[in-house]
Amino acid sequence: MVPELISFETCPFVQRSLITLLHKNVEFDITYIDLENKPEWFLKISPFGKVPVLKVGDHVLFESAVINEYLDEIYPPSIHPPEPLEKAVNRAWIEFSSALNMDMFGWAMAKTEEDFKAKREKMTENIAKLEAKLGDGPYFNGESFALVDTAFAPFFMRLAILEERHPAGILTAAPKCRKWGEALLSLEEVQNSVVPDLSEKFIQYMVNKETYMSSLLR
Ligand SMILES: N[C@@H](CCC(=O)N[C@@H](CS)C(=O)NCC(=O)O)C(=O)O
Repeated sequence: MVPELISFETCPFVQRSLITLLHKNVEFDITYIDLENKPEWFLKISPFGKVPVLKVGDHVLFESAVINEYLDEIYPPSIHPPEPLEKAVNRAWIEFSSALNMDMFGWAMAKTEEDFKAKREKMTENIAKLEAKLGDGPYFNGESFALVDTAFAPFFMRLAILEERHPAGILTAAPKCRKWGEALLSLEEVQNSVVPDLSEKFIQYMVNKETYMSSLLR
């Protein structure tokens, strides 16, 4: 059965599932919706009204971490640690990656200089926690690319887009994160997991919302 991924073009959570699907070379369909104008059929099937949603026959899966574990189980070989404790640690950091995504979104969307600085501070503190957890790489668990890497790649991609237009040196004090991010962004499955004009769309979204950062872009 070919799974169908319901997506929004710039969503970092959908991107996690796309990376997993591409990494595993899975055949899938993709349907894009406009989140500012959610179709009725989508609201009927998506309990939180959020993407990603994965349709598998008559079943509807939601929450990117759950979708990714399902994909990992049915399309071997697994890229999640088999050992329960290591797996639990990976799940915990996948949850952390969601918080980091929201920190970055909050920073990019802040309307005032004060809020912008506060959000940047919070994100930097969380990056320092991640830095303290990382080993020698190149990936989160070491040599092997894992689901936890798919969860963080969208964060590093959007941070790179922002840094290009507003060099803030966010990863200057986090060299392990910087190296890890570079390793992730060099992967084909990561590069192919987004629309080609993600950068323009992401920046345009900030400009349209008249965020503080959009006034700083070069
Ligand atoms: N915890 C969810 C978060 C998904 C999420 O926040 N998706 C956003 C788009 S990036 C969404 O659908 N937002 C629509 C809304 O909140 O109305 C997951 O990991 O799947």
